[in-house]
Amino acid sequence: MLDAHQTAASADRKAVPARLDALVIGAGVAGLYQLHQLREMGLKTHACDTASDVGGTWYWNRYPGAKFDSEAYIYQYLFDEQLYKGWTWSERFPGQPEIERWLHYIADTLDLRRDISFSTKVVKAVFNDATGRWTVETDQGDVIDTQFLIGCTGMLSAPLEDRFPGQSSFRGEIVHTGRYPKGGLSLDGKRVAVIGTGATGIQVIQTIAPDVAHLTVFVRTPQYVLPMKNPKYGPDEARWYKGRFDELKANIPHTFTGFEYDFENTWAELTPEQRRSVLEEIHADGSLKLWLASFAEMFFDEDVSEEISEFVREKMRARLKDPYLIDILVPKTGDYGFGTHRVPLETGYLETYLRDNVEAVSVRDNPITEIVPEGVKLRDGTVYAVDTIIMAVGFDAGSGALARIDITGREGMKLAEEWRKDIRTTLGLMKFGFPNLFMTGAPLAPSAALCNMTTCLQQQTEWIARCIQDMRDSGKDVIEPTEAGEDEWVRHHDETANATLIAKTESWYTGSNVPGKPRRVLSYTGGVGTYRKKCDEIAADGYPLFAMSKVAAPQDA
Ligand code: NA7
Repeated sequence: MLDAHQTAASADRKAVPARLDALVIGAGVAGLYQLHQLREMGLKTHACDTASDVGGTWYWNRYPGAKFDSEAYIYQYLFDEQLYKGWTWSERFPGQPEIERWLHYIADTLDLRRDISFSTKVVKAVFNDATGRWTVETDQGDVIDTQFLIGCTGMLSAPLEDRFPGQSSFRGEIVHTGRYPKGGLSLDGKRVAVIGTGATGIQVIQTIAPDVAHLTVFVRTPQYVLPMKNPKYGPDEARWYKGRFDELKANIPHTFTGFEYDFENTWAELTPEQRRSVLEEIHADGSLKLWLASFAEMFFDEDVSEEISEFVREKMRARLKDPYLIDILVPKTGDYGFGTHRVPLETGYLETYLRDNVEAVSVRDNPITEIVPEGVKLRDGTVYAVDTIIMAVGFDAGSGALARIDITGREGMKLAEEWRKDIRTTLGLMKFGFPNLFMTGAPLAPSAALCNMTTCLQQQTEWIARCIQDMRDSGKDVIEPTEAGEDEWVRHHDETANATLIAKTESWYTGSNVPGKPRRVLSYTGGVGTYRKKCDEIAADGYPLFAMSKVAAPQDA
């Protein structure tokens, strides 16, 4: 299903150097900054990416309507004032093409491309106990000997492409949103099916509906949505946010979710009228604030959760009006609470279903059983004939991208097998049994889900860089979590996560969207600021959850 233009290696593909201090997998938000930091530290560092250019998530997710749900001016690198101020956004929540251009600006300004091999997929990595180094192989035939292997592979980059039997029999075009072709698809005048109404499906549906002849949306679980307010940004707004650089840099890394706002209200201290007024005011902001900065109690207290959920449902019902649409598109009391999985922002999404050319089909009790040559077939035998199927069915989040690489650690341990048994990490940064393998956007850290990604990925890559520097300063070659250290982090993670209502909801946040995936809240839910503090303390205390060692034999033996 991959588009050949996205993966075919060009004749001028850079070979990966055969010996490195650090190999970074991925040239998205995390990989670009990690490469920059390690290079600045003087490490011989190189990055690989399957894609033909930088961007990561923002390279692959080029489906119609893909855009930020974080305000652009906070989805930023904050390590360099000039870098921040040198880029100007056109609106509050820009779309994928502009975001991709911004990442090109980052790569160009920091001159990163010279150390990146594009169209190069890391397929295998084996740790060598004797040398304390990794031997890494790519699909282009590179074999690399590297001390550190750093997975900047993204927490949502392993698309669930083969969801239904019979997909290959479909006569038209079938595409997963996370592998949307670079040149786009011609949808004008076509009969299109969209499967899935998560954050992605919603963006696709509201965007393509006016252009297609007929749109059939297959809806399984109704989704809470919030209306986005997306003003254009001109010189005044640019002056405003660029002038706030110091304030943003001081504030954002320490908030609960890495956004600029934080929880300010206490439910129990307000009267019902005051609560309503707070909710109305925040809802009108047109951002994720209602989820991430209204009342923290919504994540812990069933009654508060139900009241805030009903507030959102009421807003949705008022827009949909039609009882059939309300029945299949608005969550019901007892389904799950608002904010216990990803809340999408939308622009006229609900009104899209009021169009004559749009049909919503509930597949909750009558599921999709297969894709047939003509289209989508449901259990009761109904076939919806379409020309194009857009699968907005999600990802194997957090663990998926690294688990799809054949990674072997100490004593033959396979990462994919370990995570098939139980999804465990230490701080979401390393895994017991896999020395000198660092990861970002991995399970048991906020960057696995509940975070403004740039905030968390900067913090994690900076921690990794600091750790490597500390190792060098103390003459150590190898770092790995101890078994007890990993137990401690997993225990703390679980205690924190299981106190929230997130643990009870079915979604990619708990891994329940992937059949057979061990259930665990993927994201650390103690807060981005708290996580940062813990990571910093662990580093300052000499890495108590980890063991560092020196390789006895010469490294190049
Ligand atoms: P999500 O949030 O995992 O959404 C996937 C959607 O696909 C969701 O509505 C699913 O319904 C639906 N789905 C998955 N499998 C099926 C089947 N078999 N039949 C019908 N519907 C199905 O993925 P997104 O890409 O939207 O978003 C991922 C993240 O990317 C998002 O949270 C942002 O952070 C960016 P379900 O809810 O499972 O009933």
